[in-house]
Amino acid sequence: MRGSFWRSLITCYEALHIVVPQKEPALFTKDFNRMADKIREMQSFFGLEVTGELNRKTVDIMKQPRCGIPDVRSYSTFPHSPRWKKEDVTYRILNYTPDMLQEDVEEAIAKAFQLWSSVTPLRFIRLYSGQADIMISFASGFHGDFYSFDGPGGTLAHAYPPGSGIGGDAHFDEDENWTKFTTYSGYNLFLVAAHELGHSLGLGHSNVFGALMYPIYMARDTRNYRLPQDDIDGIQALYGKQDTQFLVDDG
Ligand SMILES: [Ca+2]
Ligand SMILES: [Zn+2]
Ligand SMILES: [Zn+2]
Repeated sequence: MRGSFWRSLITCYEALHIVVPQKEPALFTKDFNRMADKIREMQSFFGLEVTGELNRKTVDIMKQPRCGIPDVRSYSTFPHSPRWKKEDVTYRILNYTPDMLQEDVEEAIAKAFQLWSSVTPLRFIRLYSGQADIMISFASGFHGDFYSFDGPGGTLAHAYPPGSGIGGDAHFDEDENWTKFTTYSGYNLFLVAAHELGHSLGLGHSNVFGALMYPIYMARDTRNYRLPQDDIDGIQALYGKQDTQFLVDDG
C-alpha cells in the first residue's frame, strides 16, 4: 500500500510539470487526453476557468515558484491521514544553507515550528545527533530520494508526511537563494519552512488562497505572521487544540 502511495505521488508530481508535445497532437491522442485531464484538474484546484487547454493564466500558474508536493484538490491531509501519534516530536537540522547566517536558519526553523505548536498540543524538541522524526536538510539536484530538485525557481522544497524513515523529513532546494526576510531576490526560509513542516505534520495542500498550505509561494511580510484560520482548522483536525490544562473547566 505504501509503495503504491509513493508511486501515485510521483505520477501526480510529473503531471504537474507538463511539457507541451511538439509533435502532431493527433498522433498522441491518448497522452493528449490524459494531459487535458491533468490541466482540468489543476485549473479546478486553482479556481481558474476549467477548459483543459493550456491558456495564459494556466501557464502563469505553472511557472510560479511552488512546493514540490502534488496538489490534492479539497483535501487537507494525505491519504490515510498519517500523523504523529505522540505529542513530543523531534527534529534535527542536518546542514545549513550558505545563503544565511546559521543562527538565522535556526531561528527561521524554530519560528516555523512555533506556528504549529502554538495551536496544537505538539512540542518540538531539537536533537543535535542521531535520528530525529523530522530531519531537515538543504540539497540541490538529486539528493537521494525520488524527487530531484530542479535548479533555481520551480520547486523550492518538499517534505514527507509523518512516518518512519524518510517520513516527516523536509528538504530545501539549495539552488534557491534563501533569505531571512521577504525580498525580491530570494525566498523567505521561515515561510517555506512553515509550509513544508505542515506537510511533515500531515497536512496536504489547501486551495484556499492565502492559506499557508496553498501550494504557491506568495511573498509577504512575515513580521508578526500569524497562522491563517484554514491552516489552524487543518492541523487541529489532526491533533486537536492546545492542552486542556490551559482551558477553564466549567463542568
Ligand atoms: Ca528549484
Ligand atoms: Zn507543499
Ligand atoms: Zn528530497
